[in-house]
Amino acid sequence: MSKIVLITGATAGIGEATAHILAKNNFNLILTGRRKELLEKLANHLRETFGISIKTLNFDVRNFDEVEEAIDSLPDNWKHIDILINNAGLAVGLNTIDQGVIDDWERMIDTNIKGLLYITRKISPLMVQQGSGHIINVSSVAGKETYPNGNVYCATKHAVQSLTKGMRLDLLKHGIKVSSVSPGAVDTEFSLVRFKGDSDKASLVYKGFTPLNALDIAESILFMVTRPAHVNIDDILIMPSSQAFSRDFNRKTES
Ligand code: NDP
Ligand code: 8X3
Repeated sequence: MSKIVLITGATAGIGEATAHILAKNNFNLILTGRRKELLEKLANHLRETFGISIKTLNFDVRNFDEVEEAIDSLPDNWKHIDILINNAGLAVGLNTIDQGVIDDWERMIDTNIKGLLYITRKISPLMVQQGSGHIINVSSVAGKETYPNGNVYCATKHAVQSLTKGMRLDLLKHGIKVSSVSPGAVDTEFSLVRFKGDSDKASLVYKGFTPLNALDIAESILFMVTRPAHVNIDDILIMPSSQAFSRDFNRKTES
């Protein structure tokens, strides 16, 4: 029987590309996100193209009541979730700590840390009960190193790294795998969200070099979920060839 994968943040970027590649490889999917229309459009497209089964769940990961209601609403056969991809996340703002915007900080902490925890709290007991499962947390190079003005976003991704380790330790005895994937710059809606819709600022992030694309990360996730039962990929740090670390780029300037 095909495995069931739940992906948070499937309406765009890495989550959407992961949904696509997993559908192509015959996984059944539970796709989640806040933008209902995008979710339905993606689900219809993947059903028609690949003939797999898909459920959509429309909720905000920051709201535990919504998370609980959504997961509880799944029919019993869909509660056998084999793989959870904790992908929903965002950066908002790029200010020094003394100029930080409290609402930006709260959005990042509530989404990247608390949202990931809420989903995991609902789904990990199901995996414990079934005695198997695989959780993949989408972290970042920002979870390995802190860069100027990245303060709170980097802190949330450091928390994701720490939680990945904590989950691995706690779930080890239940036969549940836990991994993280940690990308450098990926050209998605990420920078548009970080700069609150300012597309000029967002495109400057990727100027003069070739960033990763969402499919690059989705392919790494496919690799992780298709390893044999005895193999756990703890972490994949994946960078554009032109990015050595969080702020070290080889950018070509236009002449
Ligand atoms: P996108 O902005 O393209 O996608 C983010 C996804 O997260 C969307 O589907 C969005 O869906 C969802 N999301 C955001 N907030 C919420 C929320 N409160 N509730 C539910 N879903 C939410 O960005 P990426 O694909 O780039 O980001 C995916 C992950 O990758 C994030 O965790 C990010 O931190 C990480 N990452 C990104 C990198 C990059 O350079 N792009 C590099 C390293 C890590 P919707 O708005 O419909 O709710
Ligand atoms: C996203 C990549 O370098 O903007 O996690 O933090 S970065």
